[in-house]
Amino acid sequence: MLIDRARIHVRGGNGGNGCMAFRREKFVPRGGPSGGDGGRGGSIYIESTEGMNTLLHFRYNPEHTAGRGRHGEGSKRHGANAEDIVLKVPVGTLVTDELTGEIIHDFTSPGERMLVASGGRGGRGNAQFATPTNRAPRYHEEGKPGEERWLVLELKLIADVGLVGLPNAGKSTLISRISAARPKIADYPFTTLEPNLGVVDLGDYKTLVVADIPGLIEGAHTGAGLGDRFLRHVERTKLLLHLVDVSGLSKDPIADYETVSHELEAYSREVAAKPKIVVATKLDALDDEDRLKELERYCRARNLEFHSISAASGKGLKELLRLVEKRLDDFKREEEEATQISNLSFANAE
Ligand SMILES: Nc1nc2c(ncn2[C@@H]2O[C@H](COP(=O)(O)OP(=O)(O)OP(=O)(O)O)[C@@H](O)[C@H]2O)c(=O)[nH]1
Ligand SMILES: [Mg+2]
Repeated sequence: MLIDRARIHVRGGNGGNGCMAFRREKFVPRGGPSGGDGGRGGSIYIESTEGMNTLLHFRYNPEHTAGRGRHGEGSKRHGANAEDIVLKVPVGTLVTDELTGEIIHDFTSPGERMLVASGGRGGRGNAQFATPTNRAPRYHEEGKPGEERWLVLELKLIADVGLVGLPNAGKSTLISRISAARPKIADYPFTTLEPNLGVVDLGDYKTLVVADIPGLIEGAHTGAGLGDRFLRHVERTKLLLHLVDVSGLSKDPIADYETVSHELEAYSREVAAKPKIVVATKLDALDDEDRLKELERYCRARNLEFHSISAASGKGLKELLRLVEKRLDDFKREEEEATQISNLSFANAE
């Protein structure tokens, strides 16, 4: 299983200094000490959220420092506290202190919040030190420094999208074009022997995780080829991309599609019934337009979503990602609506 890892530096803000001042007003001889306290430095918290699934954004942005508290002022004015910073991480993130190896927190559900670097306390102003025996203290405190440390964030990636298809369908080539994953690619079957996961950056802090698994051939469920055990890596995905080579290298794309479909069915009903997009590949090497048209017609007749790409030329890749993003958004919305409805019926039942 692939692990997404990020290293970040967090630093709480320093506290503001306490102030030393004395009240000076007309007609008030020897006004007392009036220096206010410094404000607290900002703290840094980590909070888990369901809205993301990778740590990619921390790689662009590893340094997090909260602001310092304002210094205290005369007339016993307290310096303003600095704002806290809340860093969001996906559910499933494990946070450890890099230096000590201590586990700070394992975020297992959304909305958990942990303090990871506290801001420094503000120093006390001289007004705080006045006592009956020392009514004009001439000292004040400095603000305390904020805590700082290096943290290691780790997340087991769970794929959102699985790539399935015959060997040589172009699965590894596709993942290498849309993510930083660099699996081996070759023109012989079973190039991929182990699943690869790739993180796709959709912009706007949105990411998706794609799993590229070894090709399936007829009889995979009885162990032919590399077998079908790799399908467990797509069991938890929300969407499958079923890649079908439509170039001259394949004799019959529809038969190819059906072969893999049967294997999915034989492996598990649930996997076979997952939402999917049929993706015709290697458009650049298409020598017979009809091959593509027939597959498209076949899909339309069965209400299967269809898209075509060339990983070699890049044609259709952006559109494919947009389509995938839209599907995943739809599923998420449906899920949210379903929980709202079940919450509602729960409320009615009470
Ligand atoms: N012309 C062309 N060739 C492609 C394209 N995509 C993949 N190929 C070629 O097809 C062959 C197989 O590609 P892979 O990405 O290794 O296929 P795979 O589905 O991962 O295959 P397995 O790992 O064996 O299951 C390689 O020679 C690729 O260069 C494409 O868009 N156009
Ligand atoms: Mg491959």
